[in-house]
Amino acid sequence: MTPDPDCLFCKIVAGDIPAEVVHQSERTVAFRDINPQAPLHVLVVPRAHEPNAAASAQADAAMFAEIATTARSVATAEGYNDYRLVFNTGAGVGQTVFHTHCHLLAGRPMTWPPG
Ligand code: IU
Repeated sequence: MTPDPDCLFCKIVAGDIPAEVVHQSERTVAFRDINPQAPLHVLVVPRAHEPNAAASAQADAAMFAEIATTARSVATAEGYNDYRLVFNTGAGVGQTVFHTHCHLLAGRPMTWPPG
C-alpha cells in the first residue's frame, strides 16, 4: 500500500494533516467533512490510495462492503438510521479529491434526484 505524496486524503490517513476522525479500522478511516452538507457529513476512505471507488473495488473486492458497514456504524453511533451514501466518480460529477471516499450524509430531508 503506497501513499500518494500529493494526495490530501493519504495525508489525513497518515495523520500528517489533522481531521476529526470518528472511526478507524485496519483498512478504513472515517472523518468529518470540512464543509458539511448535512448535520452528519462524514467521509469514509480506504487507507489504500486508489483514485475512485471503482478502482478500489477492482483492487480489493471486499472494500465496498467494508465502507458500507463502516458508514452504517458511524451513522448508528451518531443516532441516524436513515442516511445517504455517495461516491462521486469523476470531475464531471463533482469529484474533487481523487482518493476514494464515500460521503455519508444524514440529519436533514433529502431530495431525489440529487442536484
Ligand atoms: P468530492 O466528492 O471529491 O467532491 O468530495 C471531496 C470532499 O472532501 C468535499 O466534500 C470536501 O469538503 C472534503 N474535504 C475535506 O473534508 N477536507 C479537506 O481538507 C478538503 C476537502 I481540500
